[in-house]
Parts: sequence; C-alpha cells; structure tokens
Amino acid sequence: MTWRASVVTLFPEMFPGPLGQSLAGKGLRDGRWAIDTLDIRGFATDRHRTVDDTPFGGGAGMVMRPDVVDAALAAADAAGPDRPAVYLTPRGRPLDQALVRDLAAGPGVVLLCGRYEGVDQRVIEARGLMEVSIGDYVLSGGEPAALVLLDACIRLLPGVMGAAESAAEESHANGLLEYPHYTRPADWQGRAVPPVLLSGHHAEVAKWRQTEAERATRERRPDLWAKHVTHDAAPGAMDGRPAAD
Ligand code: 6GU
Repeated sequence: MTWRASVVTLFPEMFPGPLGQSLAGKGLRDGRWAIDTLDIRGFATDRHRTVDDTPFGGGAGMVMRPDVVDAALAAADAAGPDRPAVYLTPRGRPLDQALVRDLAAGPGVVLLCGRYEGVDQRVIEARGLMEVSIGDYVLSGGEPAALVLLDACIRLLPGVMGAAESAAEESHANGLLEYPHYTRPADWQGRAVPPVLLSGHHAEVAKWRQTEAERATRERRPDLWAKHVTHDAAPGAMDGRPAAD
C-alpha cells in the first residue's frame, strides 16, 4: 500500500514543492508515496471564510478556530485509514530519526500546519494530535516543517533510495554524526586528503571514520555524545564522557 501524506494547510500550493524534485519526486511519480492537501479555508462555514479569531484572554495575533480545523482533519482522515495526525508547532517534541523511522514504517501521516499564533488547544486534545517541532527557532508557519518531516520519511520508504543510501542511513542511526568525506583531486589548493583514505586498508579506513565520527559528535553535539556513551553497553563506554560540573 502506498505511503500517503495528507497535509492540512492554508497554503496547499506549497506542496509537494521541493518534494516534487530529485529522489522524492521520482518516488512520487513511481507511486512509492502520495500526497494530498486540504485547504483549511475550504472548511470555514461563514461568508467570509473565517479560519481564525482573537485569543481569549487577549494578546497579540490570531488563533485558528477548533471547529474549522477539526472539519479539515476529519476530511483528511477519510483520505487514508489509521494514520497518526501530527501538528507542526515550535511547542512540540523535537523531531528525531527515531520518530522519522516510526512514521515511515506506518501507513502515512496527516500533517496539520499552523499559521498565526497557533491552533486552539481543544482540537489538539480532542484529536490526540502529536505535536512536533523541527528545532529551537520560530518559522512563520508549519509548512516548511511539514516538508522537512516528509523529506526525512520519504527517503526511508522502500524503493525511494538505492541500497548505498539505505546502508548510510543505518550507519548514521548509531546516534553519531557522520565522518567527513573526500573525493578527487587528492591534493586541492595544497590541502591533502587524509592519507589513510588512499591506503587501500579497509579496516584502517573504517577505524579512522569511526574515530572521526566520534570526534565530530563529541565536539559539536555534546548532547548526542552523552546519550551515545550512556547507551553503549561496552566496557569503557563512559571514557571521554563530558566532565560533570
Ligand atoms: Cl513545527 N512550526 C513553526 N511554526 N515553527 C517551528 C517549528 C514548527 N519547528 C521549529 N520552529
């Protein structure tokens, strides 16, 4: 069965957008995944097609009405059975590769993109929406976040990427940043490629890459490094752990 994304948005023209290109676009044309959009404005019930209103309690901005959003989500549900519904919001749990893997392994996803100050809390609770953020910064709307989430899922679908990329995904799934990459020319503007990569010693190359992956993770992402050393059951796994304060 085709993995299906239904996107509930005020800006349906933003989809598939960049996902119509490259490997995701090929996968879309090949029927590995499918996408439909639901224009929230189409579910407004008044003459003015109102989708938002002022927040109770006062304050800046506008809030998306629960009745209008609920009707749009109900219509999205009809497009495919039993898919998790995700609300893209900076208040959400951080998106990570484990969640991406879970979503890609299921039948698809319903994505609600908020604009304005957000969506009335009651529709989030009534529909049991999973609130997801793509990082600690603020976008003007959930649409770019939905594209990010979809890209991450689509590349994991069977037949979308070749075997090489699938294997690479597995190696990254160890919770480390990747090692650095090099190609020809072997000397460029006086900068040499690390000699071990030219040595032909596969075991030495693998050892170097592991070391460099660990170095990058330790230096750039102490949060990931702490998880990596904690979850590694091997003796000495705590070596190199960031010092406690
Ligand atoms: Cl999911 N939405 C918005 N509007 N901003 C964000 C975000 C989502 N994730 C990070 N910033």
